[in-house]
Amino acid sequence: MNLTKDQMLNLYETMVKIREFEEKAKELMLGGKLAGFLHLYCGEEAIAAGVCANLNDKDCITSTHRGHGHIIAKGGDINRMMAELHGKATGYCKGKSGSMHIADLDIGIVGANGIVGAGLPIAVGVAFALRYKKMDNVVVAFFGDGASNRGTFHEALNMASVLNLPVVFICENNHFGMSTPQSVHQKIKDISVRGTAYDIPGKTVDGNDVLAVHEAAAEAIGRARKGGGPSLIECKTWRHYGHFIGDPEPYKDPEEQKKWLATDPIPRFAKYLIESNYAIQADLDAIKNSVREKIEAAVRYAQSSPDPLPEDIYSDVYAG
Ligand SMILES: Cc1ncc(C[n+]2csc(CCOP(=O)(O)OP(=O)(O)O)c2C)c(N)n1
Repeated sequence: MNLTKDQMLNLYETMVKIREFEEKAKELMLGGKLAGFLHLYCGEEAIAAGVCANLNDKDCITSTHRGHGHIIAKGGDINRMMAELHGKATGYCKGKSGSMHIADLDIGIVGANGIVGAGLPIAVGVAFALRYKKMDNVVVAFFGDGASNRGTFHEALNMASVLNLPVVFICENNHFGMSTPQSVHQKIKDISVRGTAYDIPGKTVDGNDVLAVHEAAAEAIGRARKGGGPSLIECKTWRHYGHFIGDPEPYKDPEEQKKWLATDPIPRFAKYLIESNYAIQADLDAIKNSVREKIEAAVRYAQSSPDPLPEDIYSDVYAG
């Protein structure tokens, strides 16, 4: 793998930042400090980190209801994210949205989205606009296995293919759509085969191996940047918790959960970094400690921020 030590450690730091943010959000939610829904990304960190390491600020992403990881990996501000989760006026959406609508257009985060599969056609539209403006930027659309059954997935892949657009479709196959196992909601095992129907290169990778994700994304993003059109990458992974905080997940087989937890992408990459002499344990501990301080600072920022004002209730809200 042709990455520098700094790049390797950045990948690790991004994954740890996502994990720590999510664990803190879980703790706050269970402690009654947050309202609304929380869909955690724990276990899937290697995907957002591995993909977004190949993007620059002018490249764009569309995200999902499980979007914190994508936003952090794309450079989102954790203070504003944490404030949004707390419903504070300093949050990304001035405290009016919560977890599922965070966007930051200045750094190409076109938006999380509570509508399953809605990010794919938006990504195609953004890719069309980038090409129309003759920019060499690309768009990444993140989505789940469940979303790959929606019409929007098929329409988006078809249009991206026929217009040869610079968009990379990243399917995060965590093997469940809410409580429904993948084997019950579709007959295929590898979602990447669906690229064939649209003449789009499709690849399946180990989504818990950040270097495998990085390599596949680098190839697809590089191709899209050079005018080579769209790609579909399926990353096989596992969500550590339920669909949302509060889901007791009786549908998960404990043996399967145990098997997947043993492939947790973070300790796995830590082991690789140490065995390959990119880091010693103390380096990784220092990264974790510094990330934890930043997350604690984000919580203090959020909790000391003002609530939105009652007179602003109708501002930034659109009526059709
Ligand atoms: C159009 C639409 N249908 C149904 C829902 C309810 N819903 C929320 S998340 C979800 C499952 C999505 O599964 P997947 O795409 O695999 O993503 P994951 O939650 O596994 O990350 C469903 C059905 C929704 N939000 N939008």
